[in-house]
Amino acid sequence: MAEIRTVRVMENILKTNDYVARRLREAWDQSRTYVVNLISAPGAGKTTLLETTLPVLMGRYRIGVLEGDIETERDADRIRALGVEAVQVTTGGTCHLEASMVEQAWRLMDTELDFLFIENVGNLVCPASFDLGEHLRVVLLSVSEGDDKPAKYPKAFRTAQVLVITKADLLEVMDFSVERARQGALEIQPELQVFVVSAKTGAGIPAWTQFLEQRRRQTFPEA
Ligand SMILES: Nc1nc2c(ncn2[C@@H]2O[C@H](COP(=O)(O)OP(=O)(O)OP(=O)(O)O)[C@@H](O)[C@H]2O)c(=O)[nH]1
Ligand SMILES: [Mg+2]
Repeated sequence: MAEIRTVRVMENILKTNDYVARRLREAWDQSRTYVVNLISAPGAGKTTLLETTLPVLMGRYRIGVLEGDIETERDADRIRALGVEAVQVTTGGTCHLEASMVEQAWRLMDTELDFLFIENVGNLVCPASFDLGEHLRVVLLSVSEGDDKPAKYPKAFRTAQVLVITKADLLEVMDFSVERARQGALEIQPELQVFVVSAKTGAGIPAWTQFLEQRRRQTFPEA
């Protein structure tokens, strides 16, 4: 009996989340704000990827960032140091962002944004279950985590449209096969677009930022 109740509570939470996520997606479609949700294990390089990506885009686009963390404003401060508006969402223990948290934080921002990046809480499991109304879900896998992670944490890879393999500069010292990671991820999600980048050397960053611009143009064609 208790088990059935637990399942129902979870179903209700997800249903409510989906409802808010739909409302957010409608609002973002209206304001032509292209929204990217970054998911990864702690430390895979989400904030660092933003620190490398934003300077390429910020001259031409209005950009905002929502930073999800269990505690601290540190990631938002790193983004603000670039001169980009950032709102920190501290979840106080919750291991993922929910659409209602994103909605509250987004209401505090300039709503006329071209790109909104959401850095999810560092966790490769829970964030995969929560639609935030994003246009693009990006899962990051760093070279130091190991190339077997797609098979072990399939939902994060199944629900994403893009895989970014990060810290490529560490390939020479780590026993990580890009091909094994790519194949493992494509077996779970054949549509995944894969990028291999290093924020440290800048390798792969132009292809990644051009892809973001192209996706935004496809989603919101010029009138
Ligand atoms: N060598 C190398 N280190 C990197 C690269 N990208 C990030 N790092 C390092 O990895 C560590 C974690 O990076 P963050 O960007 O803070 O990772 P994160 O995913 O935002 O972490 P959480 O927000 O805590 O989940 C930092 O020490 C970065 O300097 C990279 O391309 N190469
Ligand atoms: Mg971070």
